[in-house]
Amino acid sequence: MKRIDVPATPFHYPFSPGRTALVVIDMQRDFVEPGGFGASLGNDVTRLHAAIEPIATLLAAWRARGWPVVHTREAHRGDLSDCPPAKRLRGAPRLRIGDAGTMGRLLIRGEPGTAIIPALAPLADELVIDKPGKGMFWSTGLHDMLQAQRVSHLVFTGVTTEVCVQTSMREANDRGYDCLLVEDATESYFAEFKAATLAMIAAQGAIVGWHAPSAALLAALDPA
Ligand code: TIU
Repeated sequence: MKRIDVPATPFHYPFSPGRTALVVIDMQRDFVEPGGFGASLGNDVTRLHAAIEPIATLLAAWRARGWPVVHTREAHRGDLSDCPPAKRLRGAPRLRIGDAGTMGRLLIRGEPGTAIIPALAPLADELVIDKPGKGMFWSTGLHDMLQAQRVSHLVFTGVTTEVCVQTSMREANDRGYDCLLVEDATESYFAEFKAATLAMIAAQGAIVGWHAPSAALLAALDPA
């Protein structure tokens, strides 16, 4: 199938249709809605809402073409056996991982807060990965699943840009995937950290990967 070329920073991002997965990082209620983990850390969760519509548009584009989609959730086992004390006990949040909040226990698998928001709900045939770390490959088996589907390129969306998205993109880059971060389909609680992440991944000749606005990606999928 014909290669697709996206105008991107720092230079064009070429990818093969069908070998490129759309990755939606941690668009779960715990980060996006009040009363979850993100809010417990003192963040304004409304800052993340701008990414929802661009992600929904990209999901529709990928689904219409039958291309692979991966959703992740930051979610631990109920007994916290996969949550290192170094993660749980760091800092002084209002509530810690595993404590009961208004959407159930924070960042625990199966609780209401770890559900992906309804606007971006996964379809039955899409991969949904519960990850105990910030990165999507650590302790998840995802690399083998992507290799089985012969995926070589990853298009990243989701939250937050400099934490779980950037960590996952760096892990992916080290595993040999070519990665594009979609500028308006990712958000951070901190505007300056989002800007810095975009700048640092594309610096030094795309040392971690590329970034582009969703409009450029969508236009490349459907050239006039
Ligand atoms: N706190 C913050 O910005 N992010 C996280 O804890 N996890 C994700 O980024 N998903």
